[in-house]
Amino acid sequence: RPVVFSGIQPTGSIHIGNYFGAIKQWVTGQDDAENIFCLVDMHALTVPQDPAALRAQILETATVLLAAGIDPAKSRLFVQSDVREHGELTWYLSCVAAMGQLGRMTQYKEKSEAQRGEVRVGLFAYPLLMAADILLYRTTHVPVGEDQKQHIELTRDLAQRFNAAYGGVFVLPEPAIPAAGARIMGLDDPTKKMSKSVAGSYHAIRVLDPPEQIRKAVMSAQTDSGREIRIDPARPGVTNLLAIYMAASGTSAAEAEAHFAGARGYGDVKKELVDLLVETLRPLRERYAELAADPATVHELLCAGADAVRPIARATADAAKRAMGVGS
Ligand code: AQP
Repeated sequence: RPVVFSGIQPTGSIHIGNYFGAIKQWVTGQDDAENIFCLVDMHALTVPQDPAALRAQILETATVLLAAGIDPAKSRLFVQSDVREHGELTWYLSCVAAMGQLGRMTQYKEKSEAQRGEVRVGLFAYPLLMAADILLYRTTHVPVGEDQKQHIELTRDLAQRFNAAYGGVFVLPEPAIPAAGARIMGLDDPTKKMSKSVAGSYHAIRVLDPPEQIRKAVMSAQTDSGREIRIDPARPGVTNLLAIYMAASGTSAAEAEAHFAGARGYGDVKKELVDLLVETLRPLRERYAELAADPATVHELLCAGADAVRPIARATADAAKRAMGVGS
């Protein structure tokens, strides 16, 4: 049976890029595999966080995942720092990884520029922690957005290096990249990916945004010159609106373009997109309000999730220890 592991950082409110690029696939794939979903709070620490805000965000993110349809009866949902083996395996992997490999990671290059002057070791070592997350559970498939593909390649490489040096401890995971909604860009700048941690009220559409906020963000989305509604890399604004439409409506590129063939301009597309997003996100928003009224239950579910995965993580960490020759 396939084992699916995926993580999400509690670094800000969940947006439609996270939802269409990752969470929706997690939800629909729950019956087909062993599912392990992790709130990667230790990853969140690679950039400065306010402790109280981080704690609140962990609970909010867990509640959003449950509201989106992650079912604790089918899937394991837990918080990374509740299972100590993640940190332990990261150290062992750091002793097989090369500095050059980590320095080539696109996300590191981008985020280290933002931390100019004081780049933290954790930001550099981040892919090792991600590799540990995946390898601990003998994961076969990692459903991720396009932006994370490089980290999965690195995870495979580290597993191969380790296995070659110490014997076959790790299972090699495959990335599972969804065709639709693979990459949603910022509404304020369609050349940059939509991110939780980017400031500005018109950058992202958050899944919990009230309809009025969704309307304002979509209507203010940056567009390009020209009126034709078609996917074109030279026109990132309209391409992004179509990408969001395709993800929310489940249509192909050709269907989306055909749908808007008679549109009089971007205004028509935006108006339809507002209605579609408000309706698509409505059940999630409503379920969230119910779950958020009982945070103790969400917390209990997270503890039960950690208890359930800990023995798997322990077994892998012990196998790695034995193979490397450490321990008493
Ligand atoms: N814009 C996006 N389009 C499609 N998928 C996306 N993902 C993130 N942004 C987009 C996917 O969402 C999952 C969870 O992401 P994450 O929390 O692990 O980290 P991230 O990729 O760094 O997400 P953000 O929103 O950009 O957060 P910050 O601002 O904290 O860095 C992943 O599967 C990711 O591919």
